[in-house]
Amino acid sequence: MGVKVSVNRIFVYLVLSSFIISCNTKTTNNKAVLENKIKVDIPIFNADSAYRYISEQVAFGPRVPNTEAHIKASKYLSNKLKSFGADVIVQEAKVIAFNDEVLNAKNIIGQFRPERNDRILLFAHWDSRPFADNDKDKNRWNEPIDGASDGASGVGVLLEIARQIGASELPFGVDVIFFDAEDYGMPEFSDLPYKSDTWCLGSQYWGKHPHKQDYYARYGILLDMVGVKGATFYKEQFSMQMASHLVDKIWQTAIKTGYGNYFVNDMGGAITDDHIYVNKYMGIPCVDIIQYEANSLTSFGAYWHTHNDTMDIIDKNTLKAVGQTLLEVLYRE
Ligand code: AHN
Ligand code: ZN
Repeated sequence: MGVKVSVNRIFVYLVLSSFIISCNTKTTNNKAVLENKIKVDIPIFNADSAYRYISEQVAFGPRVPNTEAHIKASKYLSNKLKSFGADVIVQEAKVIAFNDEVLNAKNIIGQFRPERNDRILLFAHWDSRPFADNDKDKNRWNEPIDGASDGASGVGVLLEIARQIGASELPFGVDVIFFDAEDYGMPEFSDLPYKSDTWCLGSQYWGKHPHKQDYYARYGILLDMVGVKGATFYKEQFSMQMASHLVDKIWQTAIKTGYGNYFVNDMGGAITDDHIYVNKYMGIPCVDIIQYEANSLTSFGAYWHTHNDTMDIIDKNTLKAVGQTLLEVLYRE
């Protein structure tokens, strides 16, 4: 990647191996080599814009499949990705919910440098849950939730990352996928017989029908519930099984960048999420960065799948910690 001096860039100095030092002792082209360090310019994640992308999603109302708000939000998301320079595909999928309802799901796929074979996949779910099955008011269990954290936060952070990628090129291709119908899983109050695989319907569909034949990515990173004030992110167990090296790299990067209060160097739970299906069907090693609260009954915080999952719990500092960490990882690849 080119190294340009620019006011909205921070410079991070990476120590080179002695082999590279011996090959690059003076400044060549636009690659500034200073003693035993080179400059890598890493974009600054703008938490204000990520916050705005979250509130704009929430303003449509709950993004539940087969509703008007869902259609409007899908257009908003694909237009945003287009405006950042991505080639966008909206993959329409009819998927069957736990209750046999047919959901008109849309996976929204933004491709940067689509001609490149070497790719990295970033993803989040964009739908919001049609139930509030953990709410203390059982009369409101059947009302859909805002999903400011659970849904909109991961998408908001990835939209800001997409904006940055569109503005400063990376040497590999990136796909940003917003999966649908992640959160239509069988509710806790349901009397129906247990059914497996009722979560993550959009990613299951994409895994079986990828938008490109022979699609592959070096690795995938999933963001889920990444905006709550004081959130903690632990090393998720399935991610450790399939991509421990990448998990360690992300957590080390976060801690070095000063976000050790958020990224805890310890194991969390084993969580069924979109990354499982991307790995199962496509063989892509994936990491789930997901809020995990060791002392919470739900593991994800008291607001989870309740009507408290609103803009009130979203904090720009958490968005910054996750977004800046992700940019550091990507721009040092
Ligand atoms: C389960 O509760 C099975 N998985 C968590 C995945 C999820 C739901 N993420 C957000 N909502
Ligand atoms: Zn959820």
